[in-house]
Amino acid sequence: IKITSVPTKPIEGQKTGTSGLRKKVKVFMEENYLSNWIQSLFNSLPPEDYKNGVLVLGGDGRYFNREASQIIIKIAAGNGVGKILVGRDGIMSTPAVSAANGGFIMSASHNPGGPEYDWGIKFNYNSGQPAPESITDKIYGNTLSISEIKMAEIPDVDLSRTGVTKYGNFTVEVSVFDFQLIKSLLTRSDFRFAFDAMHAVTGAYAKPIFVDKLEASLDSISNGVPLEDFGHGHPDPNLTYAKDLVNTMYSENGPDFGAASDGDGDRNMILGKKFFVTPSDSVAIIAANAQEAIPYFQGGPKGLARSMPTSGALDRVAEKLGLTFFEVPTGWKFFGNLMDAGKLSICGEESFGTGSDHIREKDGIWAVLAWLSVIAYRNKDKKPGEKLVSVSDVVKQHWATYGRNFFSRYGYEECASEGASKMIEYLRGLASKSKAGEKYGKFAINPSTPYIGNCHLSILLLFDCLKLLIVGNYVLQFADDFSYTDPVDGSVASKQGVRFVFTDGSRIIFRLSGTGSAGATVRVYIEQFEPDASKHDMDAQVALKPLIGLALSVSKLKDFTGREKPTVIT
Ligand code: VG1
Ligand code: CO
Repeated sequence: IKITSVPTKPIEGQKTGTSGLRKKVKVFMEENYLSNWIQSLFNSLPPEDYKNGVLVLGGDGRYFNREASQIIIKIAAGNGVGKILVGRDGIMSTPAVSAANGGFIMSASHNPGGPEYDWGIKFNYNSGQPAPESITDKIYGNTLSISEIKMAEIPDVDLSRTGVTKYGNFTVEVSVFDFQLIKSLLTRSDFRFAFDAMHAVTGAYAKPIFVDKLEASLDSISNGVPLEDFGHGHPDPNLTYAKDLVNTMYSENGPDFGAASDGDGDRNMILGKKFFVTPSDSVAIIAANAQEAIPYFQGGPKGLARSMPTSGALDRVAEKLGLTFFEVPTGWKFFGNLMDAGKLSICGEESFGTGSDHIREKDGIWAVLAWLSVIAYRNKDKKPGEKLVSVSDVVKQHWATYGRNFFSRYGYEECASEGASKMIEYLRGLASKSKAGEKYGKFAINPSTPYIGNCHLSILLLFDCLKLLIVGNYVLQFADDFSYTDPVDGSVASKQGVRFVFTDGSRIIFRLSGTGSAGATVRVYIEQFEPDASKHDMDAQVALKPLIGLALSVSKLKDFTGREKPTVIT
């Protein structure tokens, strides 16, 4: 790269205060004001500290940070820095920069921002601490005698796009994750990680990312060689097809964190020690923790979205965080428009798809890194020997805060097409004729019947009987065939799944799969919300039993498809 020497003259008053150099924005915008200080800083450091080295650049997103980022990047390149790691849009908190080995923080902290207000810059030294006075004094000294600024002639870097850009020997990487933080977790002796690539495409990425970059042990990767027939496996990361990983995670003394990805690498399954994270919860938990644990979201996620059959766990997070929220039909294509319009940051599907607006597809490795970030963040101050916050702890704490959306999907693969279609037709008819207030469920008993009187032992028991008797008593809020109008371009997608939604938030949903290659796959989705934390430890299949029974009887599934049992339960 070409380096230009820009002549300059010393500027008065560039002495750093308690925490970096802070002035009014207008002062920093004066010709060469910032450049002089940055160049003086490089003049103060021993060259071996930065030549071909890595520096981090981040800030609090205040006015002038964009322009300042470009100036700092060019001067860093001009002085021979090898690589700049920058947060997306230049945003990174002070502690995040400190976690790295040296870098610039563009912030005036608690001082107000905006064209009329304050701007500031701070330099943190090689172990992440604010530069000591020996350095800041040198910088000040150099600002009084500076005569040239070394600027690399490179174009402005687009900081809104994550990824790596190279200019000769100089690299700018706009990052999504705090790899240092994740590495601190994966290298602990009291934390074991397991990733199953299912002999599919993530085999090519697992070792470079988890082992080479993040220093997980080599034996944490299994089935890491992509094979034409996926090693006779079915490369779908769920409890049925990723059986090996599930067995490992449920064995005595199994790993603390397990993950798998699918054939093309866009799906993910997350497991803890003897614990399964249902994908609907996974996206909600990532969303709830994103701002503090993942640098990419440090400005806060813009909006959240899920596919219609995905449980309402994410809705509750959106509500609590005050974020815009969208419910779209099944399939990732519906999220893209919302992302391009800047309305959506984090989204997911119940079918093991989770992702964000860093790209326009779901992303299996991203989901694993997001979860590792959350776990690493929760354990960052844990000393060796202290008990770590586990995957199941994180999930249970989430349920305690938001309530638990019990969720299950029953898949009936390769049914005869005719019967499956007839069933959906039948359900459409039922939904269109249905009315709000109708009661569903074979245990439905009017609580005012004299039968209640038989439970006359005590008031407490009576209360229990009442609860027992109304199990399965679902009052319909509405039923329909889901249709979606894209809020960005107005396009309409109809017939996206028949749903019965009950007044307590429970839902049963029926769809035909659009990805199968033979016959028809019927998907039944069952969801029930439980606010009571004392019931959160129930097995989902047990908790959902009455509702699953209801779904099967309402749809006459057995009659239409001839199937006694689903082929896959997730
Ligand atoms: C399934 C999932 C859906 C997912 C789609 C593509 O579709 O339910 O959520 O987006 O697969 O995933 P269907 O129509 O079979 O239910 V993938 O990993 O094959 O791109
Ligand atoms: Co896929």
